[in-house]
Amino acid sequence: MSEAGEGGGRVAGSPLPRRAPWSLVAATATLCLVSATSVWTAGAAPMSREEKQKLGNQVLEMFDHAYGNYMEHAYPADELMPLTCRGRVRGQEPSRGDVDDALGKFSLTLIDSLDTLVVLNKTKEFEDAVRKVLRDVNLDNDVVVSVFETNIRVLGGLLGGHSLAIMLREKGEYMQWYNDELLQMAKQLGYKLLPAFNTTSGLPYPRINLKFGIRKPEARTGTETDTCTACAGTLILEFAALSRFTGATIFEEYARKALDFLWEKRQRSSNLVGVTINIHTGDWVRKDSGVGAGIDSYYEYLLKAYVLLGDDSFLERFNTHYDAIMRYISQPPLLLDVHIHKPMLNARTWMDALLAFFPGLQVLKGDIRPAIETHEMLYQVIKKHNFLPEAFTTDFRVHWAQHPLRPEFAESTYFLYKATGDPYYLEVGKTLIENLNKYARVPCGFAAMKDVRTGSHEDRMDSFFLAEMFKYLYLLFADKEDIIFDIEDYIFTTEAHLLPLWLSTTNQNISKKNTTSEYTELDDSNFDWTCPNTQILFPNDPLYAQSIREPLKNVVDKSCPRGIIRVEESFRSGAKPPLRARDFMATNPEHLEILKKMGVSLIHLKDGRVQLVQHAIQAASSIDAEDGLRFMQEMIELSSQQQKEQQLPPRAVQIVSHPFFGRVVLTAGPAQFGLDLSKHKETRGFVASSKPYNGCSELTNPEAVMGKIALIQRGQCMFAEKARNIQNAGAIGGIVIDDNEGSSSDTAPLFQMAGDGKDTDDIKIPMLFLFSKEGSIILDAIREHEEVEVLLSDKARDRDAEMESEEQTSSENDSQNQSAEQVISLSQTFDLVDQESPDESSVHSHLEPTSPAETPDATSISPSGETSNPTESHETTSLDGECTDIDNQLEEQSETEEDSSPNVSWGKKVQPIDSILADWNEDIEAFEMMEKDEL
Ligand code: DMJ
Repeated sequence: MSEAGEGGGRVAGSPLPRRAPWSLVAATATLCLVSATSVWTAGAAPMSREEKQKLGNQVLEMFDHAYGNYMEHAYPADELMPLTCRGRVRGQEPSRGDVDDALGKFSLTLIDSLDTLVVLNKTKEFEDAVRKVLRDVNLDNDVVVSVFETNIRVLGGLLGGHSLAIMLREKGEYMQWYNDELLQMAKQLGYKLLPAFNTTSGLPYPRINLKFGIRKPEARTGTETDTCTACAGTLILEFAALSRFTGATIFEEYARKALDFLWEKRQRSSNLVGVTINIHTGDWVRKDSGVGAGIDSYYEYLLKAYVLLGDDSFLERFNTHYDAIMRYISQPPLLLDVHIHKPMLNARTWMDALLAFFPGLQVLKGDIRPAIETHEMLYQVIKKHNFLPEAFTTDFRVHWAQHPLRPEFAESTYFLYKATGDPYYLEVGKTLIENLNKYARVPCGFAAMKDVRTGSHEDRMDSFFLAEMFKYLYLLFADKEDIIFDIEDYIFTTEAHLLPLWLSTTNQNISKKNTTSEYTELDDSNFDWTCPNTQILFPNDPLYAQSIREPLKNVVDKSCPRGIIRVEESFRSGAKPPLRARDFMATNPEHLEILKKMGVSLIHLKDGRVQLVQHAIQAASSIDAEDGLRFMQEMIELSSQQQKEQQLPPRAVQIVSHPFFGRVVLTAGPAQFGLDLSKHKETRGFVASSKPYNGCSELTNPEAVMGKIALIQRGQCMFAEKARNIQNAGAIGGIVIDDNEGSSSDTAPLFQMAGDGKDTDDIKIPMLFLFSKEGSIILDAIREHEEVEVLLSDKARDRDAEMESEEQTSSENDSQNQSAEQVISLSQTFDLVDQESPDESSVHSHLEPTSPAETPDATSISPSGETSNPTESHETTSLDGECTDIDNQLEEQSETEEDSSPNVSWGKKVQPIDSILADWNEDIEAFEMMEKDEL
């Protein structure tokens, strides 16, 4: 155990002195993570040293694959595009919006990878990489970048590199030539970021031009009014380190000022912060609050600033927020966003993937139990989808299906292992490694998942994958002797860059002007001044962590935790549980009574459908009105979710022939006609271009496409016509490639190919659509390898299985060709389904519960995306705690008896009845914004 560990061991579990010396504080906090590693003796079977080494070596090999391909095919570009195997250069690729603001033409991935190289014991490579950074990287580009991303990835990367460079230099073998050049670059970059803080509040503008600073409209800088809380509150570690390394106090002062302002603006009754704040007025622009996207690292940095800087005020703030988080947001195992001014009101029924870092932070705080619970819940979601989707609902359905290889879950797994020593977490890490290799690894690196359900890829490998994922995975399996320095002497930034704890005692002459005086008002007894001793956390019971996980084992597959939790909560408080939208049954008299109390009226339409309308002023009390609001919000969410589900999901085109072997999976749009791949076995075959390429007339090369999957270009005639022409020529499937050059599923929403308005039952073959960029991957493969075999399916198949012999291929093709009758009986008929999300504003006021038994086949969908059920509508789900899909649907406000009512329903401007009601429209707006927001 390190000195820090031993020192901390003496104080673990004891109250810290109120003004503890910084070094002791830092060491103690670090100890929270390490002292239990030898405690575990039972539970999951221990992993042998050999097995751990094997897995560690696997991580090293994977890193080499990612880093090697970046260096070979992308460097000096910012990122690798692993499907097209080239660098992503800003301006040369279609814009992806804000995501591109991380790219400053400064070899982002190289800088973000620097300290990973040292952690992974690649000292020689580190030395080379540092030389390359010093030789090649320009920080003075005329490009607009995100202040937040540049700080955590580039400034953090340079400082992490510098921290380990001086550590190596001191050891006397490597980096003997190093003369603090990385630090000089960091300082240069720090000064470039400072103009962003030129606001009255001290909160930084979200973007800056590296060359010109804040330049007003023409440069997309200086005109923004809002920033996210994490964007303004995730600077202190890097900025303080920069100040303390260099003696230039200004950086730490600016970062402190921004943090002081955020603290000042916290919602005073809930002690929560919103997601977005106006940088000039300090007003909360988005008043929802969680621990994931938009806020996450603000909380992380408060606690870690205390660890690194030893400043009590940061711990006090963190503890105050943490108390609020555990009171309102934490609904174990879930973490659900709430409204800052009405924190008992959930703001969402879904969670985002970024919150997966939170169990790790809870470990650092010493609150292990909820960390184990949330981590286990997340692991169940991963086991279901192989990766954590960007967002998932409280009943664990996919809300946003992408997964950009985020490291947060690996981070929490590492910290939980360090805290518990439970080999279970090694097994979790092993699964992460397997999934990455199986589903994300492509010949040229690792590709983000475009859709975890189909297994399709995106041409993207973010730099944080190298900065964080490999570090945490390697450290998980490493023993002390596997790392060339003592990791306990460092703290991880949010991007997993390493900053030495000795900074706490260096250059402390920073002015700590505090704009707040609340500390003295806070009740000291609220705060933990102890470092949890894991001997006490797991008293004589090595099965403790397992016993916490056990009840959650089937949470994703079987239970509906949110409903259960709410019911429990209500019972605990002695109140009758509020009616949940998913439980609502229109034939249940008790439910109708509750509806009435909540001011919700139920209207039977002439066509058998049912609408729900809320008139807040008709509610029995403001509490009932509030319950009614929540009930309606839930209905809307359930409905929009259901509408999403009724759209055909994306499909996958998987290249299975040499050298791809199933590793490259392209996101494809489905067709509303032809073979439905979700109901049938996939179609596998070699591809051939049709002549004419647009497929709009009888093919002149039927011999070339016979028995193959025909490639056809979009345009000039209907999709169905193309399908008929290639089918007549004997093709077993078709891929329509967009004629709009440069289009890509990275930047354009996928759509479904509609029929031609006539009966399309005659089309039996599957048809898929690829944007031009994805299509060109297949066309390039043909040029290079001639014979290219693909698999058309609803979900990518196991990569290893795709390496099987050709015989299997042909037998599968045969069976596809024979199944005409089967095809007819199973084909779906959709009139027209628009991929756009429904117009929320038009669906807010009325809803219609329909039968849960109905499948999309029985539901006709109008061109506007509005759904209607031609059959008798009735109630929905059971109350047995099982998660069943509710079939309540919304429809556009139409001919209801209520249209002329003077009482305005809550979707419109509501006449305030009291202060709560006055806030509702804000809630609804926030709710609508959230739905539209990206992570
Ligand atoms: C990283 O860049 C950082 O961890 C950041 O705080 C949020 N998450 C991304 C990776 O997912």
